[in-house]
Amino acid sequence: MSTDKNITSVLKETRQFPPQTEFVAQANVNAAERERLAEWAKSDPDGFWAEQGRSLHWFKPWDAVLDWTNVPHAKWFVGGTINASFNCLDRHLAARGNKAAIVWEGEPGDTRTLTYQQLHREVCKFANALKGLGVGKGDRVTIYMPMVPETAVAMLACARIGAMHSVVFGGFSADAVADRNNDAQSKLVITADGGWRRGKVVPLKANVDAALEKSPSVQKCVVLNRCNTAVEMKPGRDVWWHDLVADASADCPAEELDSEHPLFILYTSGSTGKPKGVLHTTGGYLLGTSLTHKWVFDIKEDDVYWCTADVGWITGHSYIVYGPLCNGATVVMYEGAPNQPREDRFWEIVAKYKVTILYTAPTAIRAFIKWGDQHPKAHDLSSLRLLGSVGEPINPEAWIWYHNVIGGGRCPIVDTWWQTETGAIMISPLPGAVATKPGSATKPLPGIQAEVVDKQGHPVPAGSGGFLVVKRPWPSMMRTIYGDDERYKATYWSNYPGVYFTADGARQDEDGYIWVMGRVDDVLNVSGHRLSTMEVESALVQHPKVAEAAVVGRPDDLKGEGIVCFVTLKQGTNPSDELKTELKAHVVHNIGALARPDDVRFSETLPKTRSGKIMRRFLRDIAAGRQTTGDATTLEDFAVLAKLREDDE
Ligand code: 6R9
Repeated sequence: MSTDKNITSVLKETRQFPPQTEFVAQANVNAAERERLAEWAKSDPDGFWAEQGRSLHWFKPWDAVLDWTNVPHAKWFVGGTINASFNCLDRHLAARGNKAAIVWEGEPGDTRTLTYQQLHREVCKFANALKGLGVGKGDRVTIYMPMVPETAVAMLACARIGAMHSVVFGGFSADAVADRNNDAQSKLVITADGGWRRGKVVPLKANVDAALEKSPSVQKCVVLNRCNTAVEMKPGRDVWWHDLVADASADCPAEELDSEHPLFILYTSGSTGKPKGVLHTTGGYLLGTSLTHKWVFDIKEDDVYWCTADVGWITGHSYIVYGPLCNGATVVMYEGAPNQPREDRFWEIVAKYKVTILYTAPTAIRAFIKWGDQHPKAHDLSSLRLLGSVGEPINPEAWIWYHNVIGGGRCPIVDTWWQTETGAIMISPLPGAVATKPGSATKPLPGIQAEVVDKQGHPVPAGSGGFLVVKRPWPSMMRTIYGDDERYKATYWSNYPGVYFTADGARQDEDGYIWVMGRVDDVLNVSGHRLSTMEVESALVQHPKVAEAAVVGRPDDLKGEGIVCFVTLKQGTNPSDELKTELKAHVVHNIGALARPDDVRFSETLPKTRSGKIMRRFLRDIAAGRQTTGDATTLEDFAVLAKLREDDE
């Protein structure tokens, strides 16, 4: 891509794509309605959110919409009782019982469809099975699964009985699973023998076995037979999913839970080596995800909606499971890799199921560009009517390709900015209301007070770089870091009192459009996956030959950011290519394949300030080889980010 003569820098990007007339005519929200919602949310936020909240099913209505007296601990829909599983299932049975809820395709090509009726039945049975294993309200359950319908079943079953799930992405290592089990004090792990990825079986159960050696809180392990591979079943601890549900009753009324009852924990990377257990609660999260799903994806009764994320990330939680199912949508779910068996797998799926809405990540789009237009062009993509992007800034070149080659020039693109912590989309065009500019997530959604400010919290002039903050609480915001409320306050609420700090750098243009550039903390975004430099550093220094390590990101045309490790070795150790390979494997073993370093560089010393802090900016410059002809947009953004980070070093 970087050799493309048409490269246009984000900074110079001026193209605008107003919503097309036909789309506007049928849109859930048009420009006038968006304006009305935004004004209403500004003038009467409680009234606005109350009205939105009524779209959910409540067992008992709330007494107050928002309690923000104990800053930064918001309570939403105070006193109301609700159940997420009920809202995603039971509520639809009368009108949508026979509608497809999940249309699933396994990597080897096997398929399954679960109607709302069938999904409800599976969830009820599994919820009863969980109860039988001693899991109850407030207990933590780790879910380490491939992308199969049972993963959604497990999540909704936890939600049904008020247990908190902690889904761990299947690409994480055994050590990572153990860390998360211990932090959450999980009672139960749900896994599968394996899952398919690029024609191979990922040995999930074997990883769990290793993790459980170091996870004393875990008493039981449920194993789904997905791949028919041989696994060890530890008597008294491990049980097969199919045995459990065989005799389970399909009658399991949903628990009436407090609106603020914890729904799940999801671990994500922060500035330190220890991942943060982001805690979301029930009422507000469900409202945030379902409302944004309706607005941003313009969801209609007959849409076939496909979000390609893994359920192990927040995008999968909010936009495969909770948001779409709460809206009674038909969700496509695909287990495997986009290039298995060939590079046209996604387009084959779009054509086969007549997908109307596709939500994917820039890193995937850049891979599709590299693989060539012949793959999408070989399939009928005319069912598509709306495209989405999430996970990292989308470079204008990728945006234009997505628009033309996948969207046939007719589909609006919603570039959605949000975070694990925000629970739901915060900044995004509404496709029937806002003109898009390639590379910009455009404007905050109605009710979301996101702004770009300087160090003192003052709005920055149009065009200058600043920090992205959110000035008012919103329903789907995280409530705390599980087990570490002090870290919650320090990380998100100490830079600007009473204001949520996103740790993203951004700028706002003269039209008020927000251009998010990337993280200003030590968090990397590798192929849309969040990873802290400290996590990789602490994995490296655990290796017996490593004395010290500094890890930085560098712009990468495909992955967004690549991982570069500067390593000093212990006395008497000789640097070698073999050692580089060994260290890369060591990081993969410790964290997972998503953390594999792109480059390991040995160095006699690391550059430090007089106070002994590693000068990361300097290392970032070296790692990026500033003079190279990488993707121009990313390099410019890196330069702005470097400036924003400067004061910290
Ligand atoms: C949903 C998700 C959050 C970080 C966030 C930002 C980056 C996500 C983006 C984007 C620019 C977008 N990010 N979407 N940057 N434009 N549309 O990805 O959550 O994994 O927690 O990552 O991802 O840097 O702070 P999460």
